[in-house]
Amino acid sequence: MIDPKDPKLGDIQPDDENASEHVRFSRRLFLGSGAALMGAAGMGLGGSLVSTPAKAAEGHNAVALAPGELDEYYGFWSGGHSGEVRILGVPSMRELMRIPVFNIDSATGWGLTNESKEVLNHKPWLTGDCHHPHMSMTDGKYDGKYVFINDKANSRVARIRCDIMKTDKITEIPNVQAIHGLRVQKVPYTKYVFANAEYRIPHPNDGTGMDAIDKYYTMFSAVDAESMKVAFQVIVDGNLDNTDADYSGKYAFSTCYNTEGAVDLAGSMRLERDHVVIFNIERIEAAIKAGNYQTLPGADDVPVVDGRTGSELTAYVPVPKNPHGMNTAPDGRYAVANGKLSPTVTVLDIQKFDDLFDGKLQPRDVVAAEVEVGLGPLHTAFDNRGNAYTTLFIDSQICKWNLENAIKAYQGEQVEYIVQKLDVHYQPGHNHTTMGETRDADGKWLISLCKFSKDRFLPCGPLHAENDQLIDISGDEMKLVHDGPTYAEPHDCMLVHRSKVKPAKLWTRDDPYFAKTAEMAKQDGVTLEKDNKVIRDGNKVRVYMTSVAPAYGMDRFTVKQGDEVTVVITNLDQIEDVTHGFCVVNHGVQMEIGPQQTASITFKAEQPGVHWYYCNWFCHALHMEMRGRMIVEKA
Ligand code: RUQ
Ligand code: CUA
Ligand code: CA
Repeated sequence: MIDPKDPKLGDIQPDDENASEHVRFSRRLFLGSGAALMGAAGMGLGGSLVSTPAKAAEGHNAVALAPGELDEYYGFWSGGHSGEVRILGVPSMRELMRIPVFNIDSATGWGLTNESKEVLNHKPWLTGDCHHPHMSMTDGKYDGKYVFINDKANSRVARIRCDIMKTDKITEIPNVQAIHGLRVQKVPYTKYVFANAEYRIPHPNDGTGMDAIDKYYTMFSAVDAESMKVAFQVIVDGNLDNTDADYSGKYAFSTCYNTEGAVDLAGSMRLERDHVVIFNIERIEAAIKAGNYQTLPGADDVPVVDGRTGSELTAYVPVPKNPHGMNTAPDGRYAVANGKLSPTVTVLDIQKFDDLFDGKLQPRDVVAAEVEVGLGPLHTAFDNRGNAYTTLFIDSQICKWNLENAIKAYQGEQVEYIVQKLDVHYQPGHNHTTMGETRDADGKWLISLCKFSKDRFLPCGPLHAENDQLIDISGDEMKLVHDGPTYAEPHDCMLVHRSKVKPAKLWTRDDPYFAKTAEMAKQDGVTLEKDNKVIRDGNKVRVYMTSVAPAYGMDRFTVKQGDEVTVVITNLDQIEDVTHGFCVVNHGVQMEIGPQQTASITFKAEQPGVHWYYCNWFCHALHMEMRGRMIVEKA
């Protein structure tokens, strides 16, 4: 990173004639000659001409939360390569919960229990890379049912049930590599989860055709939100980066940074314009219904349609340059593609998409505005007052700009569309406003997810936390109010009013999450809610136990050396917050059993002798005493 006091910083190349005043100013401040994309850290330097240090404007939000007070918003954060999703309270920024998804978690036994392994398709060892958490919607509003999350590392999409806040389905997306952008259909309800695959690959990818780079392709996938099956895939030109959907239910659209179809860095920066590809959902559904699709080897239940240039199922709108974020405004009319290598955002007029698909308009006719906001625009969020907030990665700023004024300025009117620029620390990627990706956008808070924290926290070695900054946007000026360290690059978050989420206090005994285990008990003639029994089935042993604080239903059980042991525990406590655990010492066995939950775990008893098991969640004054002996007899 560069030092702002570095004298070389004054050595700036002549500015682009067409750059607006604030953009030129930003460049002078922040770009050293030859500064690379990653090079120019804001470092809290000045800001831009339009940025004045925010003094608390009238009508700003209260920031501090007294002990015992609850947050107004749930924030769902992706956990990057940690593979998990986290829940933060906003505005306190307190971490409230971690939801393991694509990772192994020893606290809850995720990836260890039989129930979680089932969700993980019995591949708990796979890594994960979560970027984009998005909640299901009905009529363009959060419905509190599910949160969906992508896994770029292993091309998967997962679903979290928002009643129990556990992952309940993971779908491996066939035929593609690296699921990145993910959004939900907003209207009439989330029937589909849209998932972009980023990388172009040969088809079939079987060791043939690897040099025919121009024949590589990637696909856009729609996953059925209820069944979590892939409903269809669409072959596209270029690759796919981020995606969003409209408020009519008809369209989804994705940015592409590699119209060039290159496999190297220089190649993917060659063109001045890449594109946004618009998917006509109605037409795609009709094509599949009419049987106009193919299937690819290895996934013969997934209809694949060809949406490459010339297809009537898609439209390609050229936009500058290596665009990244794709964000629909809550007014439902506009969507913004963020220019990344161009200092511009491109505003698309969704109302013109019908005419574009009917051949009455040319692709660039749907561009309502293309205006400069600053260097390295990556993502845009919205308030409920017609303003957009774009992260400027290179400038290390948030640019607040007015959508209507940007359109007027693009049409040649002399209006200032930039409202304010605020320094953030440092290099923001995503940002997100409270309720901003729904019709309920409320314009209260903005989170800037900064990729670098540099000097903002106590140093903890070479690896730094990222910095998720809380910004009050309720007044006329943005006001930075909190620095929040986060781990392993969260990428993105989503802010949901607490009235939309209704988490369960206890499990219910008929929860499908452990239905398979309940079925096994039934086969064994065991009543989970009362029996404490050991069932032997060859060298397989099933140990059924209850738990009520501070004791298990059995303080010992006996198996033989070499047995495969499955311990099934049903937590009979009916008191909120009384979770038990089960850990067998020296066996890599531990799990969570919430109140009224059944959980199970399977392992081999290889060492004869006495092996203690104990509860791993503090549940009672006698929690230490909640323990027992597994007695393993010599074979
Ligand atoms: S991306 S920094 Cu993975 Cu959402 Cu934009
Ligand atoms: Cu049960 Cu601690
Ligand atoms: Ca490009």
